[in-house]
Amino acid sequence: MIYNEEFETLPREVLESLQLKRLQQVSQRVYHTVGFYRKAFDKAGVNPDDIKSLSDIRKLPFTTKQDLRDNYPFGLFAVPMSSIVRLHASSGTTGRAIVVGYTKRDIDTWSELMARCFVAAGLTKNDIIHNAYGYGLFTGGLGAHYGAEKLGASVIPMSGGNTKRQIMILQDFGPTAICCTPSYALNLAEQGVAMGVEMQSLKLRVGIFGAEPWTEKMRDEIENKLNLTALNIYGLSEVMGPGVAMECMEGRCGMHIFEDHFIVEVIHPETGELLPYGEEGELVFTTITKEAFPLIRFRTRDISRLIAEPCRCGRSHIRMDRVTGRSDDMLIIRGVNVFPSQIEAVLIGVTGLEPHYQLIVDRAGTMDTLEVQVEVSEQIFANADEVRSLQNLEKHLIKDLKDYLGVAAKVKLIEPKTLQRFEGKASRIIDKRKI
Ligand code: DLL
Repeated sequence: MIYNEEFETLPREVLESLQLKRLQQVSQRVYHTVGFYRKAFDKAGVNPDDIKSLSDIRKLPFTTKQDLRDNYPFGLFAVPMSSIVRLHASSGTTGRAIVVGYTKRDIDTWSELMARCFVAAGLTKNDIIHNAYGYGLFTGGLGAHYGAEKLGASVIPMSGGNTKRQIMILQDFGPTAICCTPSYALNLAEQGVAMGVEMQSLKLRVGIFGAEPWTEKMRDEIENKLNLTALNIYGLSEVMGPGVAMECMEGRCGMHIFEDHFIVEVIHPETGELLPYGEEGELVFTTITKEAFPLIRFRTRDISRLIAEPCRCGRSHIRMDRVTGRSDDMLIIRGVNVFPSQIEAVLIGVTGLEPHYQLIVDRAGTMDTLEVQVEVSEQIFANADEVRSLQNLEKHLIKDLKDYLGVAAKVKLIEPKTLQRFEGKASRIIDKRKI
């Protein structure tokens, strides 16, 4: 099923001419209404009239997170405050938060795109959606909520936290779909079992998981533990919130980007050079319909690649692969670039480990150190010749990490269920070097 058949299946040429028209409009609008963009365009020597074809987008300057911070809180709004009906902010672990605004029409668009996501996940107005994304300044909760209502489904506005209560509601209300971060889905599964609940017998059919990077192994794990189909949803506050891209039931590999509202590019994170379809690089988005907070060529720092092959579902919108990391969460350990997702990839391939881990980066003298703390499974832990098998596991891991990352790491195997669990996004890196 497709929510907006007309726009989601537009033939490529028609889609591209619509994108061009909308790009021309938004370029004109930001140039004439937002001081920051006028200055940036002038500095780059480009005028909105220069946008004659889609590839002319490359003449426009990039916008960065720093530009957004510099214009905190409302400096990049393209409409007066009287037209803004909603504000959200991204928490931002470093520096100032980023504030985003929406007009009434922006909220309508966002709701439609989220409704498209739910329909891509096979949901209809007959479904009950348990929404455990946080409500508040974070875009996850309200974004998914409005989309569920737009579809006409019954939404349970759970928000994050209060896990025992969530499990009770999952049993009593019998929702058929759940929205939360993938790490929270695992957390729910685990706590449910601890409470003696048969989590596989719930009515849940589908889960819409995003807001943080996850892996195929985690998908399998969640699907097994909760007995549902787990789908990936992508979005970011700056561009809109959840619902910028969504996997469909057919593909389950790559998320369709709603290209009638966003233009996507993939660039080399260091040189800024445009990369061809299929190559991994940094995602850059231009919003072409947003009124309150239009963004021109926003550098997301998210690393992914575009999949241009047509999808069986009939949607003509291009897909993006899983986000494999960020060009700015890269750890440099003794001169070696390491992405946490690479470490996760090593851990998930090993039997006897649980998908709960933490990375501790520190410095001993002038040497960076990396310690990988990871939980082992109950079976391994309860095993009779436990010490031996734990030692073997540890050795095996140290070798794998060294082979794969090219950097030596200390491994600490941890008792099951001892590492911190997360209700929103997991934050798995403790970088003591910066403190
Ligand atoms: O996380 C919006 C969202 C809410 C998306 C609910 C999906 C579901 P921010 O807090 O601004 O917005 O964080 C955006 O989260 O740049 C990515 O690095 C990461 N991210 C979001 N979705 C995914 C995903 C929301 N499916 C940042 N896979 C983005 C990997 C994701 N990373």
